[in-house]
Amino acid sequence: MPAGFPSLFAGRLAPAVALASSLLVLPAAGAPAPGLQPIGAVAAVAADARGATLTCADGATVQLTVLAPDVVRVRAIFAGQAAAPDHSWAVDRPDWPPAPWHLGETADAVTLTTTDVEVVVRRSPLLVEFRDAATHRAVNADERPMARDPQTGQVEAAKRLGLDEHFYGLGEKAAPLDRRRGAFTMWNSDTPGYVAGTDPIYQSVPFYLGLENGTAYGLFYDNAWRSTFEFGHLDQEAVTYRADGGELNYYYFAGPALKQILGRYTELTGRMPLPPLWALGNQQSRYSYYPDTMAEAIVRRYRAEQLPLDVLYLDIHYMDGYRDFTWNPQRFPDPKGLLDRLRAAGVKVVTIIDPGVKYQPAAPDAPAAAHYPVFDAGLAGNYFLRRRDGSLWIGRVWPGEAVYTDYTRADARRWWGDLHRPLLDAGVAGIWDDMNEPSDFTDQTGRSQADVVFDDLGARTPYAANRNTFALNEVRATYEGLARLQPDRRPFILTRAGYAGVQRYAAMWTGDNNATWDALALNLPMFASLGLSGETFVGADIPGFIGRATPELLVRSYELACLVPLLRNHAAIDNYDHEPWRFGPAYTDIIRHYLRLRYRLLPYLYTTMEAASRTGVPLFRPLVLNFQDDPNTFNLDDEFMAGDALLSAPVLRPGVRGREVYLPAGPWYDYGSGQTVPGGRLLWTEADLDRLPLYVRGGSILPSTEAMDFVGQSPWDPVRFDVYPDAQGAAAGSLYEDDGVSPAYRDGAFRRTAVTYAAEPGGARLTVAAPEGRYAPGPRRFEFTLHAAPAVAAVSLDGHPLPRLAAGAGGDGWWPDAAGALHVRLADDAQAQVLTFR
Ligand code: MIG
Repeated sequence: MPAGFPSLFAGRLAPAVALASSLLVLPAAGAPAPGLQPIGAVAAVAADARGATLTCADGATVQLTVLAPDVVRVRAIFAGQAAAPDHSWAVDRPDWPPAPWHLGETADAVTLTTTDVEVVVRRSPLLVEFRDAATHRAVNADERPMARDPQTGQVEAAKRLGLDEHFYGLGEKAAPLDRRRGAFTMWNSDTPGYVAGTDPIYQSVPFYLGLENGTAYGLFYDNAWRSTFEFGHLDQEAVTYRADGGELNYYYFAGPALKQILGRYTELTGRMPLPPLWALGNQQSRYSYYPDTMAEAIVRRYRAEQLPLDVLYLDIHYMDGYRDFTWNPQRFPDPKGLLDRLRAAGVKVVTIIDPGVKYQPAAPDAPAAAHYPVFDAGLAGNYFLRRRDGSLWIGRVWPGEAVYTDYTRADARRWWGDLHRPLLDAGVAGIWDDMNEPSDFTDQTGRSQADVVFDDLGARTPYAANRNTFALNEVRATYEGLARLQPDRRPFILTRAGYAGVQRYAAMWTGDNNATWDALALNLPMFASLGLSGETFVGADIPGFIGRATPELLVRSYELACLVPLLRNHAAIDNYDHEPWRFGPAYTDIIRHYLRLRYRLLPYLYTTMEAASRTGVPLFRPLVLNFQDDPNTFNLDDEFMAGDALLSAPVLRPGVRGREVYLPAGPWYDYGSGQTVPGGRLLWTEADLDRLPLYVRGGSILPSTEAMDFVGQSPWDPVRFDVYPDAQGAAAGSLYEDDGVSPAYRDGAFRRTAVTYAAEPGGARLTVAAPEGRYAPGPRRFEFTLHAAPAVAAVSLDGHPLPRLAAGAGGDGWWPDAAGALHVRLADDAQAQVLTFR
């Protein structure tokens, strides 16, 4: 195994940071906790339309529901527990098309069988086991019966832990990729300066994947109450899940492929909608750029430095007294004028919004200046959260005393969404939803908010049941508002907190990270785990929000981030500036190179994001996702893949000018030189400050274009396809394009161009399939580069010979280069094209 970084995760077994743990003292894991009472034995079985309901001797029920041949839901209602309305804020698709199944009973067990899974429920004690229907092998099984503590309402599930089982997922955790031996809490928390081992942090995604002997499965415990997961942390024989309240309600996803499970999990909880293309561009933020002249100066500097830039963020100082949906009239006297000028320079503006609305009561007849219309309207609509005694929950955030919206109410969500109209009218392109854990300076644990009641579809549930879904519902309100107000634009929202399903509405960033090497290295397992939890559009503050970055850290951060979905530089208010030019031209030059690489690769990145929006398979991947049969990848989190084709092994330590890279079975190609590199081994590679070790997987065809200063500055012309044949001499790839901003792609206004390559006796053939979709990008050239090309004397297009060109000559034709690659240039005629190499 690669050496990795020895010190980074030394703290992983440390007790969870106390922020939220103090809320409720959990008994030590291991044996069942004293108050937990196991569910009764199965007494009766009744089939229903979608599965079976088991009634237990103690009056408990267990519903088994077949959603798909590979997705089965288990919902236990314990004795004495009232069944809650069957609703989840996480679930995007509650109704699934019928899938065949049948029920079998023996004296000992009840078995529900689909084409993929056998769910075997032992009657006494009641133990659930999921088997592969083809092999009848147990993939996941209860270690002890499901249990509930009738006093506290805590529920528990305990699963057997395999000797060689690895665990992934759980969303945003400051922890290694493989969750084995770890313990984690789900309780959205504002944790500035978190380090490896800080837990919980901002988001809660109670979904994990298990992988053993090549077979993966997934478990999604859809219960938003505070919960804990232990993967053989104290009890090495069990994976234990406990929630402070709510139902034991989970979904089992059968594999065996990790990608299949991600597809199903995101079918259930929703997928990332295709973002606007500009959101994949370079983004610059600061707490805070003001006044308006400062914002313009930053953009001017970007252009003067010829550094690409698409997005500028305005942090809380753009507001008037930190009041949401206002502009500070001194700092930003003419928002629309400013945004128009920035747009003319190719830059979009994203403004921050906090959920804490300034508490500003004013008598109806008080002068207009005393009124804050957002507060007045929220109060009049009764949209703000209240305590059990009916009083407003008044917390403390930036504006001082602040109130919070009950986003579980449809009318409140609509109101909140509509509040964005003036921002959009001024030309704001996206919304940055911060502080939505929700953060309250009065008390970050949730203790002083415990008596806050949420409407929750009329169920009037407590704060404890709603904290983890607060951000999900806030960004839902925002997303739906933006989509309603600007139906011709794809919304862009960036969120800090979230729950399962948040990917339907927002990109996320990993909050207030540190400008340290440890924090940089932590990016890899964090992004990888988010991707394995349904969240594709992820990123972190470059080069770290808190603390002083060195020039070397800034440069290595961009080398890492140039292939991360969200690419954003940001800094805390009291931090040193660290924009790309901050340390002088020697460093700026390297950063410019990687930002330009990013823009050259936008066709590939956008194509991969579009695929993610349909399949749930993320852009940023741990190697295990592409190579789940290779044990060397199980714990590998100091390198990553961007999609299927690119493997990046950024330098994650100071003073280091080389590193080991693990390459799975190859061949691979060095991206810079195009030379082949054998796989299935550890490789030492030099990596001076300006070098990112970057490899292309054999078998890939990588689309790219020219660098530019911002998305849309010029069309993608030429479109390049770099062909990297595999061991059989074959390769495949595709390019996805559309207008980049509107939802018209959903009605067919896109173009997908598939390209395949195959070695043949005496040469090779490259095929551009007839494009799919009705988006027309306009006239342009294709340029193909065949790496490891066969010796060729003639190239023909659709049977007609192409001229051989002198290197550097224009026009259509082909030419070999000194590095052994072959180039072909021709017009994109929007038809199928076949190139033959002889
Ligand atoms: O730290 O709005 O994570 O990105 O700059 C205080 C000010 C509140 C936290 C966010 C950070 C943002 C900052 N906010």
